[in-house]
Amino acid sequence: MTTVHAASPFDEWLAGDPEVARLLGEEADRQSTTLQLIASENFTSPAVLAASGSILTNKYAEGYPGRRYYGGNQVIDEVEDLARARCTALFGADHANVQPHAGANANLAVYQALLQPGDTILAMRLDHGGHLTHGSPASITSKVWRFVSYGVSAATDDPDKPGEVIDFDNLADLARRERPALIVAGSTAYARIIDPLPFRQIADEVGALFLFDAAHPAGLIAGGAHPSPVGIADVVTFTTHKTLRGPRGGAIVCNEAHAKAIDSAVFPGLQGGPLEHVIAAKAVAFAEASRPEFAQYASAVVANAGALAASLAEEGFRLVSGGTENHQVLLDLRTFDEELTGKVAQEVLDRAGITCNRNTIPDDPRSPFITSGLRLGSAAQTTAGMGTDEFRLIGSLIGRTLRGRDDEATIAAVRAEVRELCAGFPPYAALSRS
Ligand code: DSN
Repeated sequence: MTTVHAASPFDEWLAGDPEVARLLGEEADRQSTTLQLIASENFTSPAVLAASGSILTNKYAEGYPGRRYYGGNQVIDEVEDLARARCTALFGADHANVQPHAGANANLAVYQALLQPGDTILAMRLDHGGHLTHGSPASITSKVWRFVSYGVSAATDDPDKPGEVIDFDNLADLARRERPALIVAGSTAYARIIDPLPFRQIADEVGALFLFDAAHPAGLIAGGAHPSPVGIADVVTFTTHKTLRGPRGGAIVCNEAHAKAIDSAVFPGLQGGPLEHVIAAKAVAFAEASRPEFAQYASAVVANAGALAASLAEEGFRLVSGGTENHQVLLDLRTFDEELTGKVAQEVLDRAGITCNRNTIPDDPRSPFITSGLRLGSAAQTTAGMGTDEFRLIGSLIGRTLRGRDDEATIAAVRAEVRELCAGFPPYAALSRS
């Protein structure tokens, strides 16, 4: 690990704690000298960092604006009201709850608000791209509610209809048979636009409520690059730190009919004191996402993922679902090298300075710990200013690294190229060191 430069701002900010200052300096170094391709990560603005590192962390504020269980919340009420107002304006929603600490909490709150224990929920299969809170056996969700899973269609050899897209015929059949109380749209590893309308139609046909989990595409929706589920789904949950580029956290928007139940489910149902410093940072992010530059950002994120996907296809990787329409690229490694697992690919790429995560692909024969896939994302490096040329180059660097994975010289050469590439696109100029 690189030694922290004497001018690292953390040395000054954390003068009394050199150990933590050193760690923050090393992480700043990692973030600015390696490629951040984890699809759920981004670089927040300095304003978001400032708000989330603010004195608002000192305040207890259980409850909601105007209805707190502690004194001294006059300013905090304004902060949370501002965040709620900016969130509803950004997404065109009736009501926002900005307190969920994470996307998982947001989903749990919705289940708690809308359902009874034991009710049936129809959600995406985990190995086809669903999230842990969509009914993983390891998640509390599957212990409280009964999950039935839909998935994607089979892969085909037809380049015009590659398959591996949400199978709405299967989804409708399952809905008619199982009569779920809730249908969930949304995923963590799916490179296509998720159209909320077919979900709404199926939910209406079977009398189910409809939750759209927009954790991944929230920023693309806010920036107008993807269709909005707000006003179509009964409730929309999302995280604020992925494509939306805000602080780590969750949020929920819904219509007035569900507002009271959602709020009660978040607090006191699930959480205690809200993180008001994070809520202030969410307010900053909502304002940033409402600006015209953010729409340009959202469309650049999609274009850059497309460039990365095209370059990786040229390198011999199979693109799950045949391509991408969002910030993600999901690779099947087996066409590149039958022996190469997601775990090994992730580890080798890490050593070359290319940060991404292994991922299951539909019907993956390998375990979720090993996997046959890799998930890549364009949101963070697009924020740092990279464009389609750089993303094409990244695709070729990935191919080169994985072809030469047993050759230390190849890995070292790619690491040097990555370092040089990143030097031209520092995410935080003030934190970059020479
Ligand atoms: N960990 C998130 C992701 O990477 O997509 C989901 O919770």
